[in-house]
Amino acid sequence: MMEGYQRMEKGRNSEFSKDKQLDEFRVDNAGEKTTTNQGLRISEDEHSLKAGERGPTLMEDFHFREKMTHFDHERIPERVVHARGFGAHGHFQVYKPMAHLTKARFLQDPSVRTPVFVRFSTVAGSRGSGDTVRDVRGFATKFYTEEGNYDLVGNNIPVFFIQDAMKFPDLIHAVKPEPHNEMPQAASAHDTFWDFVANNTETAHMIMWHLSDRAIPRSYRMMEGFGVHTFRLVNEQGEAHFVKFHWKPVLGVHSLVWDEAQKIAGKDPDFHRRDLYEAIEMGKYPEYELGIQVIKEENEFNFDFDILDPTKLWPEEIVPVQLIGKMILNKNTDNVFAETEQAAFHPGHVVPGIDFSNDPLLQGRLFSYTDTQLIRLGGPNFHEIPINRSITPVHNNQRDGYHRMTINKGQVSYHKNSLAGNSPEPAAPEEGGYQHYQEKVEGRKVQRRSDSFKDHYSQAKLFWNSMSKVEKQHIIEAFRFELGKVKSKDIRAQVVNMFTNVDGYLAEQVAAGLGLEAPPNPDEVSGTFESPALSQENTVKTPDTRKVAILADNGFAAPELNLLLAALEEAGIRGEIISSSLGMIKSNQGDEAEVQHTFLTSSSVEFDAVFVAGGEESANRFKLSKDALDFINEAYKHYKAVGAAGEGVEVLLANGILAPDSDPGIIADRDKEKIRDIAAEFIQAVAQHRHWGRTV
Ligand code: HDD
Repeated sequence: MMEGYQRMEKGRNSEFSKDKQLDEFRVDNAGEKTTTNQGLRISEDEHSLKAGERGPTLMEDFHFREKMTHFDHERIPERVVHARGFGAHGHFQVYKPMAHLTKARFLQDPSVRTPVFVRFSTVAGSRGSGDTVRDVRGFATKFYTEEGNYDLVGNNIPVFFIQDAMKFPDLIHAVKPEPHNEMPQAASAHDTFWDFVANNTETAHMIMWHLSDRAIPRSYRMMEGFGVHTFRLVNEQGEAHFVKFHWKPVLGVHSLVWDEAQKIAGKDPDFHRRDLYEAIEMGKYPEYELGIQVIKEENEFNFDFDILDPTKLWPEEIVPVQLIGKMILNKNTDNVFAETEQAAFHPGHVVPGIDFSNDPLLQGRLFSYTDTQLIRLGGPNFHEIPINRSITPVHNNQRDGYHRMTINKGQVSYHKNSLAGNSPEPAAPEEGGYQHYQEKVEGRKVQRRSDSFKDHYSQAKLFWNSMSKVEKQHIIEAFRFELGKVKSKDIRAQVVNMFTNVDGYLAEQVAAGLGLEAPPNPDEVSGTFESPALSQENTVKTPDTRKVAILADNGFAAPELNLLLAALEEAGIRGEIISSSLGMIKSNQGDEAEVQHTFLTSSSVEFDAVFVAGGEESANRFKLSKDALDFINEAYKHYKAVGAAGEGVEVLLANGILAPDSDPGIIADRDKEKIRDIAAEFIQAVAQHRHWGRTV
């Protein structure tokens, strides 16, 4: 048996091992003749076989029947949650050996690149819903390790709505469209969701995140990921540590504003998948560092929260995050259905050195994920679908079932046996056999929750306290929006009452927006503690990979525009020219520039910032163009950087956008000679992401 393990050892996985495996399944039709699924070449693919040119179709037309039958069966059920998602391939590399904490092989050797597949998703919406709705984002990673697949099935929010998996169907029934009229799609702003919240106060902490900017990310490339639960790392000596997993995006954590998010959902429902796809196609590979927080087993009870409670985070200021490796996503899928849609993740897909805790939410998840694939992917052989295959060989006595691909040789499919020399045989831990951590457990069988899970408000308050003024205002507005859409006045009032437990000012502000009076803050939850790591104000700020709309028309000032474009490119920013029609525009000196979008085919909400080019003729047109003025106004309203050079400044003035220097994030100068400075300042302003100091 040692031999088998050594065989695996020899085939040490490389970054390309999964890609090589997938290659065996890829099909390229280029230059080929059309065949049936039986490999028969066909001579006709447009006309069915008929009895006479104007006669009825004949049953005998096997190609027609096969083509139609296959089409009729093309759909599979969408995921019951996280139906809308988008995936990409990449690899992961650890920074240094982690042997002191875990024996997981993919966390030992910094020279090994482990292939990964990641699927990002929204939770509540259907497969065809919008990307930018207010929702939690899924962040599921499959590591194809040399010891089998390891799935880290996380979200972009570090806590969860409920504490016990028993309540998951209830939570999801409440947030999904209401059953009697199937409305609203991909939204939590409706009665059943808020009824659930008001009656299940353990949701309080997660609701604060859900109503914060975290639930409307700017990009999948700019959001964190969290394993949420407490897991265990186990080392070669059998010592275990409690661990929480984090993904930290190298570009920082950034969000949209709510009005913008809603508009994008209509203008470009594919906004997030397009952003990810394009970044990878352009070679701007998204990167995330893997972080861990570690607590020694003996310190399990040293905190004022229960580390098994999934509605609690471990404040980074108390338990620091150690960055232990990096993931780079560098390849789009060839086929979304075959790869992303058929990917099956499961928190129970672990490797030696990674184990579970008794978090009751995690324990329930360990059942649900295999179960759901049986209906969605149509049987127990979904592990044989190319995207789900491990790069290590699979040997066991499981047999048959729908769509079995493996041809298992031999007479024997049971253990133990002598006919096949007792193979396949379980491996000892030294041979890589997974051994569950031998935690000592004692207790009565009860259907109860530990008292240590009863505090529902301290960390909701911690989150609120940690927000900047602007972030707090966004939360208040989100509450007003969500509850404003709730029809039942009673539920509105219940929710306001509930959140008086978090913060009196918050409840008062929400109540005012709803025309209610907030009851006094019961002040049960004291605490002024903060965790600065929770505020997006303190995140990384860089212009890299941002997208800027440049408004230019015939008569634009070419030297300045060229200088600006070059400066943007150097800063990693994509500048795209927007004008009244497609084709080429001519500068005041006859140079040409290509227009990428018109006001009809693009919208301000699809860009991070706007710049108005100089040139008298160009500027004069925009001053009179409602489309151009709307475009600029909307960027201004969404707190984005707005820039202008030369006569472009007149367009901002015509728009009522105040003169330079009087408003943050407005970079404008009539003096074209200063274009280098203008460009540099504008790039800085783009890097800031948004300019909240602006009054709109
Ligand atoms: Fe779940 C999908 C994340 C709680 C049951 N979940 C799913 C996906 C993600 C998460 C990212 C999409 C995977 C993909 O892209 O295919 N889920 C979480 C997190 C949770 C969580 C971070 C709490 C910490 N989930 C949770 C509970 C249950 C489920 C408590 C049930 C007991 N989740 C499922 C599921 C899904 C799923 C029904 C639907 C599709 C799938 O599994 O493959 O089994």
